[in-house]
Amino acid sequence: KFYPNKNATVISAPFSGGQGKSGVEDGPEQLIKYGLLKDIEKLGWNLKNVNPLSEMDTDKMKKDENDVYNNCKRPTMVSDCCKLIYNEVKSSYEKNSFPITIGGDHSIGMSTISAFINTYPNGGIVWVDAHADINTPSTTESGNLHGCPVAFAMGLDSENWPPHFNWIKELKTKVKPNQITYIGLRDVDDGEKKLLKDLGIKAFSMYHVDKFGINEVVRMALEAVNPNGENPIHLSYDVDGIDPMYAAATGTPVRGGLTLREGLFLVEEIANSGNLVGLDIVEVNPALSSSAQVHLETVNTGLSIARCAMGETIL
Ligand code: 4U7
Ligand code: MN
Ligand code: MN
Ligand code: MN
Repeated sequence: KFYPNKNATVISAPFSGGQGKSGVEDGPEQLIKYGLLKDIEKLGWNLKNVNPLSEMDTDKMKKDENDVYNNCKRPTMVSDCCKLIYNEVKSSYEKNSFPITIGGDHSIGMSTISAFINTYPNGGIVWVDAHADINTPSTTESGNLHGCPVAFAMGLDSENWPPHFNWIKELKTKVKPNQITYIGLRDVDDGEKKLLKDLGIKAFSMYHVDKFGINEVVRMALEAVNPNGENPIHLSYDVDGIDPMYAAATGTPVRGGLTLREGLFLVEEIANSGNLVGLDIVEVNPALSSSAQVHLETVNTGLSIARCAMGETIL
């Protein structure tokens, strides 16, 4: 049992520098407003809520038009903020407190999974997303760093990174290809497809979910990153992995995603394995809600992911 004292740290990451749209920085506040902390406390957890970015002037940083490196947008902002988030997640892991990082855009995944793997070098990562987020600063066409966090945590093509990210380059442990798996993919760039293939990363797209069913896909995903069944697991959950029918208020929605139940079942199953030690819920962007109902649906999807991860349905 990883957390006998049931301590958890909710790490608010009100961050939008990894992509261009505004609003995703309000994700944490909305999740908390609609009951995140109370929901998790009801499940028996002792919670702390921290915001490692409280001293950062993120509005000002986002407006700095000089913060570019080749075609990468806002490397200073992303690096400086992600370093603070890394330290917070790492310290939560070290204190044996379950880190629940709430975004914010998914660039913060470079921090959460790096902190995880540098605490548990044998750990496994499950990345739920419509996108693979494994572009390198050289392959990214959009220049948005929320499409690159996995490449940073793996140290891919680090010779060509903006120097801002030297701190992550220097971390002792990198995520290895057999330590990360994906569920929900359906919008993967050509350069990313090549990387996934060349590295031999086990990735389960929506095609696999349809072909094998979500139960078998989760089983195969866990087998890929946790073959002996004893390693800790970190779950990084981009709400755009779920179909826009249930989570439309997000920056890069893609049709044809996981149903709400598929998206929650996989979390329940990972929680039931007893090995889940850390969670990210990212890319909830309240500003992109087309109606009050869409707003509520997306926030509630995020809250459901959190409750399932924290044991609501453990049998
Ligand atoms: B998210 C994209 F080109 N691959 O790199 C890119 F399609 O964290 C999308 O998964 C990235 O939401 C999406 O910009 C990042 C694009
Ligand atoms: Mn993502
Ligand atoms: Mn995505
Ligand atoms: Mn997105």
